[in-house]
Amino acid sequence: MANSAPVMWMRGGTSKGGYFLAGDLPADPGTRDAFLLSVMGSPDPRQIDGMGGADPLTSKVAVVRKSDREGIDVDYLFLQVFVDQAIVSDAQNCGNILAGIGPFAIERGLVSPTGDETNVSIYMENTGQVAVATVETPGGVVNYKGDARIDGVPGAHAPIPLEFRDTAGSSCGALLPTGNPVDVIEGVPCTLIDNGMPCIVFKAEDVGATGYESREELEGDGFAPIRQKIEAIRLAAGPLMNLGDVKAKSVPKMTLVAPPRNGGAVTTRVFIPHRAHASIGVLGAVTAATACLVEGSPASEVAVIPEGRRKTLSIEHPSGEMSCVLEVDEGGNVVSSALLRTARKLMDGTVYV
Ligand code: NQM
Repeated sequence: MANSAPVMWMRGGTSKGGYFLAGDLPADPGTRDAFLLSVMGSPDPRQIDGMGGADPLTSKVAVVRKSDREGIDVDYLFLQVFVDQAIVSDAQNCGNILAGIGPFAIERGLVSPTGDETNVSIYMENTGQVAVATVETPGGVVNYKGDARIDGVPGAHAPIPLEFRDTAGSSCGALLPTGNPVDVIEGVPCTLIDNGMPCIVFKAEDVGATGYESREELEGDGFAPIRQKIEAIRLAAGPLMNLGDVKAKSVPKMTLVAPPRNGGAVTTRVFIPHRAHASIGVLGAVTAATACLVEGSPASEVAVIPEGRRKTLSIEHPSGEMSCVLEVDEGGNVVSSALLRTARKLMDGTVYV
């Protein structure tokens, strides 16, 4: 195994991780995963001997290559490096780390800037779907500075709009893998849904929560019985979602919903799946927003939905909100989604194992 690799460390949205060119990592997946575990310092709850931030949101990797696919600039494989287990998983995508892919691809010369803004089309290998990111490139150089603010990240940065099409059934084969808007699992009415991220969406009150808890409360001892209940639902639902045994997988994401409190569409609290999310994932938010539009779903009972074919749903979360712009067809099906992220280049150098 090589003992070093070139890497760029970036914040993408509300996540942070290492961005590698595919050719800079071992080609064999087992050797690559052992390399990445060592890079992050896993398994160790503190990740003291590595780059990881002792949180699933800061223990993430992007593997990027120039694409051979028609109309696509780059292929992006997302890898979740577990913090306290020796697991590297490609079973989920990540829309936050995605925010750094456009800038990284331009910085590494995989995509040539095309003026003040450069569109980068990205094939997301985990789910076989495409996203388009718009990156500011004045004078042919990626600009990270700007006025865009996203909740969960201090300060302001250059905006990176992301657009998704046809994300339904990304990992589960269908938007509603059981064909039902509601399945009762462990006595709790749930929507098993995947519009870019496999999620189980249920009312917070149905598991004894309010849906307005802080991340600390969700992870505290007092919440342990509810976490156990939520994990029982997850393990039972995994096979129903065509995900098989999900014991060692980071999906599905467990999404508690409650009525909005700050003028948004819905309030969420998400387990990813064992730690509580500090905010909400990008594709997780798109999927939660979509669940609100499914007639008869638990989410639809608590959500406030704007009129029109193009809707902005503000998804409230523990550190603010994320606005998802959804476009629906005549039948009310979501056909595209868009949202705003920012990213920041933190360092560019060599990582050692
Ligand atoms: O849902 C965390 C994140 C994510 C995933 C997670 C994400 C998404 O916030 O697209 O971005 O759910 O593990 O980075």
